[in-house]
Amino acid sequence: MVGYKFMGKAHSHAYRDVSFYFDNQVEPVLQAICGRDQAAVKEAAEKMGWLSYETDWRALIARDDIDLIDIVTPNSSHAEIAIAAAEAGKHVFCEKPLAMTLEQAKRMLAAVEKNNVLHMINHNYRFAPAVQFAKNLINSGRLGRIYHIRATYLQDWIMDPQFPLVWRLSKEACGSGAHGDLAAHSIDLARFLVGEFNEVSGLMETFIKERPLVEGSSGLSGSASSSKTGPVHVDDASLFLARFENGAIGTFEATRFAGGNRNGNRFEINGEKGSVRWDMEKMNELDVYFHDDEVNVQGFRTISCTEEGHPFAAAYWPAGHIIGYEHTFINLVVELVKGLEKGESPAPNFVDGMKNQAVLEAVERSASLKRWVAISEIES
Ligand code: SOE
Repeated sequence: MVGYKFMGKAHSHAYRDVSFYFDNQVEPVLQAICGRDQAAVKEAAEKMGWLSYETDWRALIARDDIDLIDIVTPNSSHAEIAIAAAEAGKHVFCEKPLAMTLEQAKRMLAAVEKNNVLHMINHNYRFAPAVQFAKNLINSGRLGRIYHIRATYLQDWIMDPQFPLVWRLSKEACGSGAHGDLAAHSIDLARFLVGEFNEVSGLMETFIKERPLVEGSSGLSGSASSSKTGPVHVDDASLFLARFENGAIGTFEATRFAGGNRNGNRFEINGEKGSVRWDMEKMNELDVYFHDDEVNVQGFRTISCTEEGHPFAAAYWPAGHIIGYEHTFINLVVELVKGLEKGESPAPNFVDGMKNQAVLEAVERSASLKRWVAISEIES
């Protein structure tokens, strides 16, 4: 794995715990973790159970005891590492968003396909049992024709103007702010549950345009420098409208300035026969509404997706015990491991990552040109 901080911890935990809950043929081995800071990556290896560590990702990729490279670095290094790993014959698992641009995403997809290696992208929220159950309801026709998706991803961790310019706020490191970090997840959920995007109309805003520079930091925290400040070139909030190829329409909002919302990844989907509603902050629950209920008992009701018939749930605890954020990564790793067994790239993979990147880029172009942008305009 290349990287070892927040996502490094979530991925490492998933690799170590997947066999505790699921019977797997392929057992993940935490062979080597990589980071530039030798002391820090050595400590991470010891703490998270990696057998060895490297300080140069090229040395990691050159090792013949490595089958898969997991990329949990800032967005700006995804393409270089993924392409080199594919060319070295390694399977590739990459954090979202796939890349900085659609052009990079296309090159990453071409590299994994040309080298015939497996590929996957970490859109972990698909793997919450309640989201999988929503997918089953939609696929079974229980909601009928889909009219709307209303998706928000609301956080509030950078509302303090003194919060420093960490890499998640750096255009050079990330390409965008809340847009690529949060809207990417909502776009993936919309593609998973509703369908492919046709055209978008967006707007983006940066509320705090100058922040203290940072010395040592991860993507979510940092010790600000005393006096120096720097300009912020990424969005603090990104909103857009969407039309889907199947006629559905959508509204999307991603922001890091929605005070009181810590990880408010939410959606509501309305169909001709019913609706579903999900909130990551109550991730085990799915609110459902069915139009064919008797009128006097119609209304949203809450299903606790912890039982048989709720995907992945039965592997954890019986009788309504709930699971957490980290289990969405375990469930994704179950699919990754199955893919390795079958020799097939499970969804979501680099095709999904590339399509996601096209929507991200279409919204950015729409916001700058102040007009609707068709996805086909970006992909051509
Ligand atoms: C920060 O906004 C972040 O860590 C995202 O980068 C992750 O993808 C999301 O799962 C939680 O919030």
